[in-house]
Amino acid sequence: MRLKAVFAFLCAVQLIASAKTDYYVKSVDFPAGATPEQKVEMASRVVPDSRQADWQKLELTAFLHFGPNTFTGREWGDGKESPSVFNPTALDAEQWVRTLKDAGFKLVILTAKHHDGFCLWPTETTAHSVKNSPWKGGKGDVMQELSDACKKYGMKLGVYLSPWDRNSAVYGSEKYNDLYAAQLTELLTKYGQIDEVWFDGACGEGPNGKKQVYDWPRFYSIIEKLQPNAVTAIMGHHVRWVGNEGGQGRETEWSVTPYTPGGYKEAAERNAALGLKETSKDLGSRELVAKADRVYWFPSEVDVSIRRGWFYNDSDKPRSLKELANIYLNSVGRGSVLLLNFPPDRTGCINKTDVDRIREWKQWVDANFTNNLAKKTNLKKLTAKLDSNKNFNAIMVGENIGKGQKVEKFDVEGKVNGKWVKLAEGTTIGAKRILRFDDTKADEVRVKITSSRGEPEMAFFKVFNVTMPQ
Ligand code: FUL
Repeated sequence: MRLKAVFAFLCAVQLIASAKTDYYVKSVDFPAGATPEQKVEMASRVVPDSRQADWQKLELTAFLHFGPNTFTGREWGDGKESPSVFNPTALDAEQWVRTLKDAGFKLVILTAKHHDGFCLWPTETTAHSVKNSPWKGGKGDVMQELSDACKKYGMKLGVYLSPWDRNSAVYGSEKYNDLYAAQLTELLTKYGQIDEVWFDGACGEGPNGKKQVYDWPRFYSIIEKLQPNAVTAIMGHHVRWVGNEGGQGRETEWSVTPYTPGGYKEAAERNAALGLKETSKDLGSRELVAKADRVYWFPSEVDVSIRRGWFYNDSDKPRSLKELANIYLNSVGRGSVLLLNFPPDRTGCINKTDVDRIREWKQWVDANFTNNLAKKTNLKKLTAKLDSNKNFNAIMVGENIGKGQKVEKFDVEGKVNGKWVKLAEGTTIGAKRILRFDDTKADEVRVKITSSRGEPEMAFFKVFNVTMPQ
């Protein structure tokens, strides 16, 4: 009898223990009456789905903004541009992909259609496309050339199909949803695998003064059917806009958030109820999670252009190496994916000044983040032995996000002359965190987690000596 009772007790303990290691893929609803502590604990077990996990590993993704604006010098075309303005003299999609590949980018997203409505592929849905441009006598297809180049060089491909269309006469009516669905279908069936579908949030009035009510559920079901491995970004389900176009990720960045992705029907209401916007500073604190009834795995993407503008303009020039180095540290180094825009110029190539700048940047990344100074790393204790004669001033650390995001606060300490000295402190870690501090020499360095949501599991811990460009 007693033995039976012990056995039952052990089974119950086992059950509780195994419940704690269950994970919630992409989202979890908190049970009614859950305490703040229970909610936070459950939030710590929300994990990415496989698409999100693969996407987060890419770290470096690129945009190509190209179209009539390239030739008119505008940022937002009004849709009245004649297709005859589109006439690149030496378009070379392989040059785009080679440039990006050499710089470490893993995926490229083309503005197949921007707000001006001009289609860079020969669509059946409108006359406002490359078909009616002088480029290649109307026989050209930018998507095809890019897709071929991506296949050749092993680059992933994404599309930006602007929902806002300032050219379409049917914009603002149900017919526009049909047109948009048809455009999406063309893009997702004719060009092989598509890994990211990017919808921006800009939505103005149509020529008829009507605002479009987009049939998002229909668009998402087309994507699910035709490209089930693609992540949907910004107005989608998987990837969240970080909230600015200046290349700045949050210092405290939670991939687990009560912010409801735009892909959910009830997103606007739910976010308004919690007072949340994509630009909100806090999207994941304990206080916020405690107020919510559901959280999502919804990681951030930092979109920014290598120049000030998204489209090529003669009067613009690439950002300095220093700015780009900071963008890297403040996006990838803060657990986001970087989406860096390259605007092909009027020849149809990425301008040499941009190519040179991104090469310099890649050299900077390699020079600073290849030589891991940690000699013996203990990932459980988060300690690493160092050569005490060598300067170091940065750590790179990452959580195994397959087991959730858990770290809330940490200190970096160095063992200097036998004593542990605090060098820096940080908050979230997530997929990757790079933290810089003053030049130091020490025998050992450690990351001390001072607050977390359950036991974090670390994926890597590295130490570097970073020199910032002047
Ligand atoms: C925004 C657009 O309005 C800009 O022109 C640019 O394409 C940016 C990436 O997204 O919503």
